[in-house]
Amino acid sequence: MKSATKDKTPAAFPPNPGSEALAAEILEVLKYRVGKDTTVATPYDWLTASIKAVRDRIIDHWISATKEAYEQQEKRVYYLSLEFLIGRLMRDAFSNFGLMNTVREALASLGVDFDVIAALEPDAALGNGGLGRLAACFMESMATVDIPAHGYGIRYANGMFRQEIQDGWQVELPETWLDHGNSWEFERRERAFEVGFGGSVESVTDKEGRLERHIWKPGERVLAVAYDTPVVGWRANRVNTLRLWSGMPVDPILLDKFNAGDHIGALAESNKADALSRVLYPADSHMAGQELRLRQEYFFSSASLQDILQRHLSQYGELESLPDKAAIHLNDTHPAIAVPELMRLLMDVHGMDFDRAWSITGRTFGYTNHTLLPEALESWPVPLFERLLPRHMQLVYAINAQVLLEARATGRFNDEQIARISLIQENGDRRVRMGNLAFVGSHSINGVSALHTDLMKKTVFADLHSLYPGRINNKTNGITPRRWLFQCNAGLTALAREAIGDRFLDDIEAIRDLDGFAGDAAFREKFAAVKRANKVRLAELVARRLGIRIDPSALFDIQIKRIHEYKRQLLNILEAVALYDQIRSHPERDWAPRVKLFGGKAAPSYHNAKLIIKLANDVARVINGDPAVRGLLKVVFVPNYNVSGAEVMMPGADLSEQISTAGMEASGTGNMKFALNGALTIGTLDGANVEIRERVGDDNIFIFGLKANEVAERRSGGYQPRAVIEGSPELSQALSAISSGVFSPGDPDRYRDLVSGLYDSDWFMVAADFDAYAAAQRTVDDVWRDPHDWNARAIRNVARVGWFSSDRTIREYAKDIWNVPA
Ligand code: 26W
Repeated sequence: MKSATKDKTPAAFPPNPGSEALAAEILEVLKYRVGKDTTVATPYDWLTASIKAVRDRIIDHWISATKEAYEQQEKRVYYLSLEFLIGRLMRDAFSNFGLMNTVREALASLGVDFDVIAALEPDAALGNGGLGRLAACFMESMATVDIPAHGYGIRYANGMFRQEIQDGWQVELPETWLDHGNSWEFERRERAFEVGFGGSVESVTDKEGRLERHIWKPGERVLAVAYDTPVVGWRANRVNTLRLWSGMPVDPILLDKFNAGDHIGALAESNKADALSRVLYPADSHMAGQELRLRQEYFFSSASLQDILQRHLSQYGELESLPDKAAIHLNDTHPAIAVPELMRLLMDVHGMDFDRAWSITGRTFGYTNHTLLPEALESWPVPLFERLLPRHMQLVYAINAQVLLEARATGRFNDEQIARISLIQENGDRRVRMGNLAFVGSHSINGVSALHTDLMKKTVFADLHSLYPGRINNKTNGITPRRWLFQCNAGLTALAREAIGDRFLDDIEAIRDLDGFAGDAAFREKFAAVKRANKVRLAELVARRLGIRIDPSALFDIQIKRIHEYKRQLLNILEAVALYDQIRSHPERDWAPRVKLFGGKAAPSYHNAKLIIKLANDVARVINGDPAVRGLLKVVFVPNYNVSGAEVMMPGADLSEQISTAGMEASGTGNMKFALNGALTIGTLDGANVEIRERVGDDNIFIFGLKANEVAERRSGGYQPRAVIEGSPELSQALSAISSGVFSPGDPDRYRDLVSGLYDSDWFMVAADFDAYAAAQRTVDDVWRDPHDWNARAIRNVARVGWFSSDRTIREYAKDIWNVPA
């Protein structure tokens, strides 16, 4: 149960019923709620019964936390995110509740293997990558540090696509995660809100002809229906709610059309509503630009705000106190339409004037920016915006007028700067800039690493930062240690408990006590044994999925993340090709056996990213099949990388590849997961790598390459990649091998454009960083040859990265942005 005060967390789990009682509860659920007998129960039935039995126990905590927030009139946090990349929930909930072993024993007594049914739970993949996974870690941390919080998003019927590799190419298949139902969620039919689109705006005047208010008359309406999932914090300290909206028609069937014989037309509304929560847009870091995407953004923002206002009104009876009782957070610009939507609700529905509404809005919203890539910054064509959301368009103009007036009044901005501050982009087609909208509507704008925040101030938001100094602040990302250490790496967790006791379970920064063990030979042995067991588990996954045998005593070098040119999987592949060439030319040298593993999805429309996947697979086929390499180098592309895959790959890594072009990766969070699980990082000074280096120390990380300012200088100073390539024999060799069809014998031209892109422009500085990267890899080999040294460095990584916990991040948000106790 929730502790009485925020600063005293009781380090105990809720009372444990014991495995016998739990087995009886599971049987009861199986019989009365699944409707099955043990003799006919399928593994899925056991999964359902186990989840529901534990969920029943969670509900008491859930209700009491909700009640208490109400009675104590606590300020609530609302986290609006178009993505929640949750993964499986069962281990998370069971382990945070302290019931993991009890469930395992209970099921064993019923003849059921927990691991078998756990593997059947589908991943809730309602997100693309970093941003969505961060939202999931934040939800868990908010429950853990006892903040009353609701996550709001969309219940996509089809989340992130399933990736298959066919003949080396990525093929996308729909992921139907709801096929067997979702035992975690509660459908709340009574919690449904109407959301409108299109139509027109009427102005209402009073008797004297003065404008009283605007009334939006939407041309279309849909219902947003709530589905709630409990989010259990560590030790069930608190249980919060993730509320996901699903689209439903207001009228499921248009009877007049149906009766007139138009059976398809009769279902049109139903199909339109359905489309809103049908599928997650699978493009990260590229703005989709489709009307349906803007509809999704408005759909969930509007439903969430209506829900929030209704809750606030029913509790407080007025809206003036909204900023004191609600902090609404915008996870990137995807919910930025919430800014004019709140204005509309306050003004048109609740009768406030512009100034009051604007003051409330600004004090209620906070906004996090997750990327500086220009192609990822959302903006919508004015004509589309106006047609879909005519009232919001008016409000955007009104807000813009106010902001530009303020800017002009300072006398500090010239026309060019004013144009950059404007919410409307005027050059080319006119567009609404969602980043600027989120910025002006929020009292806090944060970046996700120190470097990223600094660059935000100097680049995209330079002028807005100058107009509103003090609003931009940094909140370096974090990860939840429950999922990313305790659950995914039971071996390392047990070893740490044995060495330093249990304090780190409740305060992950206490894992620093392991630091002293880096010099302890006996501990290093045990640490190495844990790593080896995790590598064996990963090797088994690779064997099972791909039929490729990899040797757990080789160095496991892993790059897993979305495929993007700025993340530079290509740099890694080129280094593999160069190394392959070296091994063949100098078989007598003492090569350190290495397995390079890749995983990640490409946006379906991102041609070069898909080509990079094909190249990784082509290179893998040739290298793995060449007896001259004698297994010294293997390359593996693991298909369908997802949260569950990460939970096996992170603990099994020796080397973590974090090699983005400096200045382009906002933070990265995989880098933190790897380090916490005892991998050393090879990386550039980008995103959170900078801060990881500060904490683990220069000797325990392999840093190479251009820094962010050097990248900027090279780009503006006539960078000539061709000359760089010609000056690097290794890189030239690797590129000519690829161009001449060594890896694509049937189709030598396959990589022509990819390679010529490097010679002619190389925006991502692959050539500029290649030699430094290859040299850093040879330093890695040298350290690897001394296992004592390697393990000591790995242990120091584990010990020193506790700060990158999302508990710490969330406490900073709570204090600096949301003004809630934590
Ligand atoms: C509009 C299309 C679109 C969709 C998603 C544009 C941009 C995005 C995201 C911003 C992409 C994303 O996931 N960004 C990542 O956010 C992580 C969490 O802060 C960071 O760790 C990563 O560095 C950043 O790339």
